[in-house]
Amino acid sequence: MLEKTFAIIKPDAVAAKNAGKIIDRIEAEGFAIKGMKKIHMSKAVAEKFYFVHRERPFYNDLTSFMSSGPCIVMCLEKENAIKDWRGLMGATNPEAAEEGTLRKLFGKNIDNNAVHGSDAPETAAEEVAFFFSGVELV
Ligand code: FUP
Repeated sequence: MLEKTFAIIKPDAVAAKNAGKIIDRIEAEGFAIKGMKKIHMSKAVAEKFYFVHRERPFYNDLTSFMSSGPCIVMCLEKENAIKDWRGLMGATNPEAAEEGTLRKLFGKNIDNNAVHGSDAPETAAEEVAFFFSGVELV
């Protein structure tokens, strides 16, 4: 069954001009891009988006980084999109990520790890709805 997930090309990858390579790979791996826009999150928006991590020691650094420059938010669709997008991203820490994954190729370290992806159907639905209205998904 077709499934939607939410993805971000993070500020480090956009600044390094790796967005095109990442989008190319997304399409090559069979994802349909249902929605895509370039935004610059305020610190407040980043804090709201990452609210689940508010108690974690990296919350302030993470939300500062995510609001440090433009990023590209996307809604991706394919069969098993949530699991397959996380597989294409690779492990959270680029040093531990498998060869050929986006974090291995484009991530610098665990804070600046190039891409984000939803981890479950509930979070995917919430995260897509956080950034996209229904008419923006085509
Ligand atoms: P992931 O789902 O792979 O993005 O990883 P997590 O949900 O565990 O973490 C969310 C984001 O927090 C990561 F993408 C990067 C950041 N993070 C840190 O900055 N430091 C850490 O030690 C762990 C995560």
